[in-house]
Amino acid sequence: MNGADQLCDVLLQNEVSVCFANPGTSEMHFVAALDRRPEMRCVLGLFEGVATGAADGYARIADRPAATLLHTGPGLANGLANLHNARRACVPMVNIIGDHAGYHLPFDAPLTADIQGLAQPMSAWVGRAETAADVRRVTEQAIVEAWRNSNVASMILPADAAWGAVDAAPAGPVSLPARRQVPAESIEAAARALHRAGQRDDRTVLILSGRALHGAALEAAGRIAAHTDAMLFSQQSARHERGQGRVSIRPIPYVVDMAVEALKGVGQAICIGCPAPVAFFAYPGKPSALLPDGCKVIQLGDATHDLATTLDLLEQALGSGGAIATRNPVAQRTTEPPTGPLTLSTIGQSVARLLPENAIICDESITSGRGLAPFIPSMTPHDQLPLTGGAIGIGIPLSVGAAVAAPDRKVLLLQADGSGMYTLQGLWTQARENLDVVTVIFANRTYAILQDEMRNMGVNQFGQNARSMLEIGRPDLDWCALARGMGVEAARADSADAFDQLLGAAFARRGPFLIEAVL
Ligand SMILES: Cc1ncc(C[n+]2csc(CCOP(=O)(O)OP(=O)(O)O)c2C)c(N)n1
Repeated sequence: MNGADQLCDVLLQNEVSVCFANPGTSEMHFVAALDRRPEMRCVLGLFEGVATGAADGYARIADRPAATLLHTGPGLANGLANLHNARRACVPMVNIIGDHAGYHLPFDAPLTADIQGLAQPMSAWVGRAETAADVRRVTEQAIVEAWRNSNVASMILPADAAWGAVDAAPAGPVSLPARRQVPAESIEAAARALHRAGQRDDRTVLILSGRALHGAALEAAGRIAAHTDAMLFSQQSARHERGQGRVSIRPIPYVVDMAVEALKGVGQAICIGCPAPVAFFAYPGKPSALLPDGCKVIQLGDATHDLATTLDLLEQALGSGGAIATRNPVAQRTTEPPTGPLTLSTIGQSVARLLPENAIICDESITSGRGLAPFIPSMTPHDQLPLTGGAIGIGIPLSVGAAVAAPDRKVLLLQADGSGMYTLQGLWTQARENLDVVTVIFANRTYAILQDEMRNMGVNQFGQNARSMLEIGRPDLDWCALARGMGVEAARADSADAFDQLLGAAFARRGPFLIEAVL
């Protein structure tokens, strides 16, 4: 047995059983070891950003880490933007980054790089197995740190640590750290603030993030809000439970003016699992902090805390158990397909009437999402996986990871065209793995959000240089040809009727399908 075999053993013993990979020569012993363990599912990404984004999507749905296999510093560097998104989503992940054998590093061969330096800013923990004898300990530590921090752990595996011999000691699963508990005093302070909410002139809000946005935690938050008259908001997080019958919750808007308006008059904010909300960007004369000056903020925990227990204890302190949460209405789906020109509104209507039960929506729709937002509460209950860290190019990889994690659920990917081009190779992985993903491309052929942002900065006239940087037509991308070239069937829709028909047909079959929605 060699170090690479032992690495595979430790991963599998700890239920890390999927590896999103793009290997190179320094990882050949690891590839051979993975080959000896067919119970490990190895999924190839044709670019490392696909592998890291897919591991993120997998963790958001499976609630446990996948591994990635990345080739030295440059391979890792290609995956960094989506590691940044994963770090912001607070999902566990175990990166295995191959390196040259230790004795080869002083020769400064072409792929030699500062892997530690590249990994550090996008990882909560970085470790290196110097020799084969280190592999078991470092792999176990990586898994523990991924869970403890609910975040990215990166392990560097030099080639000689992979090929060096080790004793075949049977490795048992490690004991995983329990989520941390929020201090009782903080919960009491939040309860006192919420008790007083009704007697104050200003507003009190509960702002939820991370694991507070699903399951029992979300239900408890709904009852607390109903009992205390506090309003519920959400911060962009790894996974949101949304749709008909779900606890009604308002996302904090992206646009600063809208966010400030939504939070106007708030005097107390209880932030569950997150700090107080901030603007995505700075703009001249606009605030960075979104809550009004002087607002009292009580933060209960972060992604490493047990938010379900926190909300349960808060509920007990308030006695809100019998309250009835405000929910999105439950209504019959309309049987009438929309007709006429294709717009965001007709796309929203089609998704609302056709979305299968318990679907997963991966959302990198950027500006198009604003047009779809009004339809979300009327969609059948689903999970939404949004862009968390603002680094575009996550949508297609996210859909790959989510579909691998949940083979029995339909994945709908809402994908803006500009962002989709960053990691479109992920379509090939959808086809290779026959993943059940329907991709809708919003083909508006511009970087629409950046045009809005130019206007927000006070620039209303776009000259040739600005247009050449903010439009992505000339030539128009042919998404159907791109998809077919990677083995994904595709069709174009330029009317509401055609889109509705294609979406219904795509949902009715299994396997990947792409619809280019021409806007
Ligand atoms: C990694 C990265 N590069 C660049 C950007 C800047 N950026 C933000 S949105 C955007 C274009 C989005 O265009 P598209 O995906 O077509 O969506 P639309 O705005 O048209 O809705 C760019 C380039 C970014 N956020 N992340």
